[in-house]
Amino acid sequence: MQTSSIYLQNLTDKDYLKLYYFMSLMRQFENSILNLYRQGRIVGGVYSGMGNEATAIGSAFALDSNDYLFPMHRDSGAHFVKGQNLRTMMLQYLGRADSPTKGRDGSGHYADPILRIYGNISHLGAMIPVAAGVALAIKYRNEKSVVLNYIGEGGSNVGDFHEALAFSSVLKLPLILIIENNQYAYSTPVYKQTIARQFSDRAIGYGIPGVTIDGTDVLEVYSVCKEAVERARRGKGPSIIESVTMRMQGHAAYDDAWYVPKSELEKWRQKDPIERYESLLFDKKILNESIKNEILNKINSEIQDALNFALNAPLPKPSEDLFKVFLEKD
Ligand SMILES: Cc1ncc(C[n+]2csc(CCOP(=O)(O)OP(=O)(O)O)c2C)c(N)n1
Repeated sequence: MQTSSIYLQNLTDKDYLKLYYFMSLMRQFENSILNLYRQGRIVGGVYSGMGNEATAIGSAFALDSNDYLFPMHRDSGAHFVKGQNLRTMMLQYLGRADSPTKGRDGSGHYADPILRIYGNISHLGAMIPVAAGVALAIKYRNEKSVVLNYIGEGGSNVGDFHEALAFSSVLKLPLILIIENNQYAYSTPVYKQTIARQFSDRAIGYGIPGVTIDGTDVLEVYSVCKEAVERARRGKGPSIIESVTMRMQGHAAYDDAWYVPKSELEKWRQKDPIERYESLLFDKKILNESIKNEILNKINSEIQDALNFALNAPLPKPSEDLFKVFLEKD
């Protein structure tokens, strides 16, 4: 763990506990979504960010409320850090009529312009040019915001990645791109995706900073992202951060990941982001059993509340809602 960074020195004990709260919330939220899927209450794809909690939370924690977030399907916790309400997220995943997409989608594919969250586009690479477009608008308007966008290591192999970075680097746009290297793109392991030493080396081709970090260490993720965010805010342009972690479950709930060697999962299980951080907080005496129970109980009751709220909320009426794809025409 890095402890020398100026950004870490500025964190209070309350901030340290917030990081723990959000990582634990992300895992518990996703566990309940998975249970709802198994109960047949959620249909379609259910994606898990297990193993990615430190990356999603540490990075989003580096943003201000005026910044823009373009999360991926492994980053549910980043929505919460950016201020998204648990009830709204539950409505969205349960496809309810009052959800941001009014029941047209049941995952993170929604936008919340007030919170400046622009949920993922399925064709992941296509998100990067859109994020770059927002960064261009920020520059035109002379604002101080930045855009934080995530891409999988698999998604970083498509043409949109290159187009967006070529454009953003030349124009010095305030874009931070995190490559979540979680070892697999569906069933394709990293060694079948690239023969390069590391994904962050791609930054060299654009003349921008590129760094590879331990994506299971929330403090390292936070401090490196914060540095890139502040650099972008000063008008110095984009950065690439390769956050190395492991997709601890299948691509989606229907995939048992038979193609991932059990020994590989076991190796990464030793580096579980939440357990690692928890023991650090115990060592620093910021966390103890009683504070831990308090936080976990709070999360349980918040999730239960959101769950009851969303399960009791109405589903969309097919005759009225399902065919109105463009919301402004409602
Ligand atoms: C054009 C297209 N092909 C396939 C898919 C299905 N799909 C969604 S995510 C994904 C894997 C992406 O891998 P990676 O970018 O490494 O992200 P990860 O899922 O591992 O986090 C696939 C195959 C898609 N959404 N769009």
